[in-house]
Amino acid sequence: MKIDYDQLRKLYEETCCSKNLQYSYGTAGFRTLAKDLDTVMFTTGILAVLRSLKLEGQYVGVMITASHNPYQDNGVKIVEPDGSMLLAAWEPYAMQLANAASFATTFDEFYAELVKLIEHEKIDLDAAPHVVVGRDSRESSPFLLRCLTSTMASVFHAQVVDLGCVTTPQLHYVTNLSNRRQREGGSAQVATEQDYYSFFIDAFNELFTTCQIEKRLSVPKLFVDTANGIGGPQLKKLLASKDWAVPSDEIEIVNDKSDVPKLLNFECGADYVKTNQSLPKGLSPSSPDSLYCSFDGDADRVVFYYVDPESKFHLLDGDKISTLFAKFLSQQLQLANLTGCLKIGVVQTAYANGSSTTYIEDTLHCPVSCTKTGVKHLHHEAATHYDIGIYFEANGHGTVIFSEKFHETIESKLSKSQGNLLALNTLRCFANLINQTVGDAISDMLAVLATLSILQMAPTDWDREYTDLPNKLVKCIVPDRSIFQTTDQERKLQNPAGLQTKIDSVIAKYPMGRSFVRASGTEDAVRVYAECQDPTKLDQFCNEIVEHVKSSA
Ligand code: G16
Repeated sequence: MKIDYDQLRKLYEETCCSKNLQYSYGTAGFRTLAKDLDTVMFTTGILAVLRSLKLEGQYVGVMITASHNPYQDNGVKIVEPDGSMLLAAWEPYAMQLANAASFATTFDEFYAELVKLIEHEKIDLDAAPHVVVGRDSRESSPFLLRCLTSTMASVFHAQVVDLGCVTTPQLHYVTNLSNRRQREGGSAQVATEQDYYSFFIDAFNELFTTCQIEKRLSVPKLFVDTANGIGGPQLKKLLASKDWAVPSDEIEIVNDKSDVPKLLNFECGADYVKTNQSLPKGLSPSSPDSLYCSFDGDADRVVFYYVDPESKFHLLDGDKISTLFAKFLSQQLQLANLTGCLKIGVVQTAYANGSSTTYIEDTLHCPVSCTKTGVKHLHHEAATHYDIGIYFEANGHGTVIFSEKFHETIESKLSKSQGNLLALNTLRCFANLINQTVGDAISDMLAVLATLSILQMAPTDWDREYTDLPNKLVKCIVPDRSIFQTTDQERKLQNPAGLQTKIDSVIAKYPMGRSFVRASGTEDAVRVYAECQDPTKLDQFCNEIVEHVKSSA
C-alpha cells in the first residue's frame, strides 16, 4: 500500500495548528496544556498505526489523559499489544515525529521524516493495523481524539475501536485482552469495558469463596474519592453489576462530578491527598473505623487513609499497599511450601519511605529493587527479576506481576492435588484479581479490601506494621527544569554542577535524613523530596534544599 500523500497532506494542514513547540515523551507520554496538543495528537495517531503495523497488525492502545494534572492539561500515551507501556526504543520516534510536525515549515519536511521512520523500521504498509482508543473525562478530549484518529482509517486503513470514556487501566486491559482473543482465534470479537467488570468481579468473588469468608468488607465503610474523574462513573458501573455481592451501603463514592470539568483533581484525588497528607474536599471524618481511598483523574493510582479517634490523619500510600501485599503473598508462598521455588520481591522508587524499605528487607525478608520514577521502569524490573514482582510508587501507582513459572507451578500442584490447596488456590485467585497490565485503582482497591478481609486486619493494624519517617514532597517552579539531570535511579543530581554536594551537606545535618531532587516528567516543575527522623525539623530540612535548588536554577 502506498500512503495517500494528498489525503495526509490535507489532514496535516487542517489539524497541526500548534507550531514551534518542543514536545517530549515524558514519564507517562506527552503531557501539556490541552490547547497545545493538536499536532502531537496527529503524529501520535500515526505512530500508533505504525507500531501496530510493525507488530503484524496487533491491537495497539492509545489513551488520551493527563491523569493527575489540572483540568487545563491533557496528554496521550501509547500502549503495547500486551497492555504494557510503549517500548522504550519507540519513544524517540514519537518525539521525532511530533517535533518534525511542530517545526516543519512545509508538509514535505514532515513527510520526509515519516518516510525515513517507515524505511528505518522496515514497516510493511500492506498489513492491516488495529488500534484501540480511550479517553478520560476531560473536556478537551473529544477534539483531541479527532486529531488523533484523523489519519488512522482514511490514510492507513486501520480498524479503530473507540472505547469512549474509560479509565487508563481499562484501556490497557482491553488492549491486552483483544490481542489474546485474536491469538486464540476462538473469537475475533474485540474486548469491551464489560469484560473488565465481569473479570474482576469474578476474581473478587472467587477469592472470597476460596477463603470461605463472607463477601463483606472488614471495615464498616469504605469512602472512595474519585477525584471528579472517570473513575467515578466506571466504579459505579462495577458496583451496579448484578454479580457484585458486597452490600451496597458498605461503599460510598464521593467527588464523583466527572461532568464538571474544572473540578477534576481539584483539592481531591490521590495526588492531592498524598502531597498534602490530609483529607480531600468532600470528606470529613465519620466513624473512626472507616477506611478511605482516593483515585487520581484516570484511576490508575490509589492511596488509602483513615482518621484516628484523636482526628489525626493517617496515610496508607503506595508503600503501605506494596508492604501489605508482600506480607500476604509471602505468607501464602510459605503455606504453599513454595518459598524456595518462586522468587518474590518488591520494586520501589526513590520516593519510597525509608522505613518501608527497612521493613520489607528486615521484617519480611524480601529483596527490594529501586528504579527511576515511571511505571514503565518499575514494571520492567518487576517482570524481569521476580516470579511475584510487587511494584508500587509511593504515590499509589502499582500492581503485582506473576511470572509464567508462577502460573505453571501453581497449576501443576493443583492438578496433582499436591500441597496446601487452600494456599495454592488463594495465590491463583489473587493473581487474577490484580490487573497485571498496569497499576489500576479499581483492581488494587479490590485486592486491598480482599487482603484486609482475609487477614482480618483493621486499617490501624495495617498501619502499625511499620511507622513512616516524617516526609515532605514539594514542587519547585524554576525557569528551566531540564537542567536538573540525575543519576543513580534519580537519587543524585549530576547537574547543575555542585548542587548535589550542597544537598549532601544539608542531609548530613539531619539524623536519618534523605533527600533528592528531580525534574518532573509530567509537570513543569522540579520535585524535592525530604525525610528525616525529627518531624519538627522536617520543614526546615526541606526548605534548605529548596533554597539551594532555587539559587542553582
Ligand atoms: C505519571 C506516571 C507515574 C509518575 C507520575 C509522576 O503518573 O505514570 O509513574 O509517578 O506521573 O511523575 P513525575 O514525577 O515525573 O511528574 P500519572 O498518574 O500522572 O499518569
